[in-house]
Parts: sequence; structure tokens; C-alpha cells
Amino acid sequence: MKVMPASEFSLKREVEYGSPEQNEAVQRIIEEVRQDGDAALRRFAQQFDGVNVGDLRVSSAEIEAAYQQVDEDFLTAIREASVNIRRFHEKQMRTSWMDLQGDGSILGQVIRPLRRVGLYVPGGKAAYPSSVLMNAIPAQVAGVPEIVMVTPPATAGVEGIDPHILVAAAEAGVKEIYRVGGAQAVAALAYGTESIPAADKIVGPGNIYVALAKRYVFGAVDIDSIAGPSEIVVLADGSADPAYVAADLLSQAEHDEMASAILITPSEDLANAVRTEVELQLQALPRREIAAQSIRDYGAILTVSSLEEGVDAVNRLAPEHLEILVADPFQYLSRIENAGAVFLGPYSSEPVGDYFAGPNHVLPTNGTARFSSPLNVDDFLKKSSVIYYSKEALLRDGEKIMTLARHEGLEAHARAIEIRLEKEGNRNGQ
Ligand code: HSO
Ligand code: ZN
Repeated sequence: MKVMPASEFSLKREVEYGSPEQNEAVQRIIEEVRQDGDAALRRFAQQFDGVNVGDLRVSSAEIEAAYQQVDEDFLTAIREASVNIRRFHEKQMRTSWMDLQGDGSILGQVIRPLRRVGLYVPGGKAAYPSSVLMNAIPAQVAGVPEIVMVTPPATAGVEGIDPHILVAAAEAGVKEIYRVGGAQAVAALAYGTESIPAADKIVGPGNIYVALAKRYVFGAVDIDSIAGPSEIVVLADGSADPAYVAADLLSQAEHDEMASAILITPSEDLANAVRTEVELQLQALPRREIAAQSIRDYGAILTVSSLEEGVDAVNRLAPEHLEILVADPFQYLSRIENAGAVFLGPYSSEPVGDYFAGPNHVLPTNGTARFSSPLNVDDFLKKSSVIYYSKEALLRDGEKIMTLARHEGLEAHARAIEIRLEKEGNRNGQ
């Protein structure tokens, strides 16, 4: 792992906009789905997945059968994780409010769930049951009545949909599942086909085609943020166990070659020990090639003169995940301005949050923790403002409203008020 002063390091990350060919392909796919509906979905399944799809919808018998194909330990873990994730997200739930004013007016906000949400689950190795829970449960807690899942009909070498994904979906309350993937799945969710009704929002990670398709359909539907490669920053002092630090860095490095794992420390001893440990632990990992490349290209050990300087470096990087492994971690929490999730102390290894503690693992990547938040219940709610003006309030405020309207040259606005003031026979509100 390269070692350098924090002041000399910057994470080179760019938002992926895809090649012109990829963009063209995605636009064509979306157009075909809009025109040919289910027939286009079947054509693309044949072309891209090599599958002849019969029923697009996964039957309840298939979902039940999936339960027979996963082992007991998996089911127990998924169920317990679901309970924790649900409990955490229930804390985020907001309620509508109405504020009665002294003049008899009522101002308020009505909060409602989105009606229909589509969750994209990629095929292949990146099909994570934990991500199914993290995307579906907040929607469910928000009260979204229709949560649907789409996932490719087959993944390299695997026939059908991974039963673990089906079980996770069922446990998260998703009953409507379609075997359709790629940009065509996004198009189906955005515009609807004969068998897949259009959704109001599309969430979930996917490859570049899925990401581009989400960008194209944004506006027709809402989308979540486009996830970049995973990142972890560990801020640690000499009290940290180098074996723990190395293990946690590698836990993110194994996600993909472009994941980035960074240690920031004022301790030279820790820096050296972690460097050795990373090499050592790397050898024993099944995904060592991915992790090694990630560590080589995007990993770093950044030296700082103090933990305070370390905190500044963290805020500059705005990492998706931050672990604080120092003697008194809470002391630093209030100074962390930019981080998707903060893990405090030696027992809060990142996978605790990835799978189980309850907070969402869909987090802002690519430095976007500067302005955005973990996936949460609010992402599945919408608000309507409520205004009930009393006569007293209108008589009081009417003239001011008319002043503003006439200033903007909007005479009809002014008259809509004036007509009422005249009828009430009291322009001065006396
Ligand atoms: N660390 C990933 C989430 C994940 N980890 C899923 C394991 N499975 C991004 O936060
Ligand atoms: Zn992870």
C-alpha cells in the first residue's frame, strides 16, 4: 500500500457517463421497450441473457420453492437483519402535521408514501440479498403499497434467479418480482409494459447500462442516486489493532477493483503494521485479485501530524464509510462533516453495518456525502403542503399579496385576491 502525507492525496473519482456507444444502446433499448412492451423485454432477454422467458412474473410457487433451497442459517440471519433494519428505519418515519394559527388559518404538510416503487437487483456476483433488504425495507416502512423487484432472468452459469435473492425479497415484503434485467428493466419500470405497470421511482444498483438507463428515465420517474465504487476510510491512532484495520480495509477492497480503502493515521507504527498486515491477509482471501488491484490502484495510507488533521482529511474525502478507531472515538464525531456512515470503536467493523446493525448500507459515494444522505424512509415519501386561510387572515394579508402580484405584472393573481376583499366589503381588514 502506498504511504504518503494526507495533504498530497486526492481521490480521483469521476461520475460515469458511459461511452457514446453505450448511451446509444441504452436509448435504443428504452425506445424499443416503449414501443413493443413485453415483446421487447423477451427479445432482449434472448439477446443479452440467452434466456427464453415464458412468464415474466415470478410465481408465488417459485418463491416458496426458493425457501427450500436456502439453508436455515441464512434464513435466520436474513430474518434477524430484517428486524434490525426495520426497527432502525421506523425511527425515521415522519408524520403529517397541521398547525392551527391564531387567526383560524391552518397550515400543514401531508406526508404520503409513493404508490409504486421498482427495485432493481443486478444479476451475477453483485446480487446481494442484503441490498434487497436495504432497498425494500425503507420503502415498506414508508408504507409504499406496491414494491416490485426486477432482476435478470439468469446470471452467468446460473439458471433462473438466485433463491437467496427471492427469499430476501419475500422477507422484505416484496411479492411482485419480474425476470427482466438491464436497461430494458429500467425502461419497463419507467414506462410500463403489458405485464409490468409503471412505477413512480426506481432504486437499486446496476451495471453501467442500468445506471445510464436510470439517468435517461429520470424525470418520467424518480430515481435514487447513482452508486459509484465503494469506499472506506479508517481514521486510527496508535491504540488501534493493525489486524482489525487491515481486515476492515480489505472488506471494502474486495467489492471491486475500483473500490478504495484508505487509512489515515498520525502513528507511523500503525501505518507500518497495517501495511504488513494488508499484504498478509490479502493472500488468504478468495477474492484476492480484486482486493489487491483495488488496494494497489485506489488504496493508500495517509499520514497526518495529528488526529485533528486526520479529521480535516476525512472531511475533504467525504467517504462513503468512515471508521474511527481511536482511544475516544466519540470525541471526534461532532467534527465529522462529510461521511455516509460513521463506525465508532473497535467492534463496529464495517460489515456490521453492511449486513446487520440496522442503518442502511446504500450510502453516498464519490464524495457526494458532502450533500447527500444514506437511503432512508424519506426517499419513499412525498409531501403535499396544505393551506386553509381564514377570512380574517385573507383580509389582513390581501393587500400585501396584491402588491407582490402587481409587482410581478400578474394582474389576474392580484384580482383573485381583490375580488374577495371587495365581496367581504372591507379592503383594509378592519
Ligand atoms: N459495502 C457495500 C454494501 C454491501 N456489502 C453489500 C456487502 N454486501 C456498500 O455500502
Ligand atoms: Zn460491503
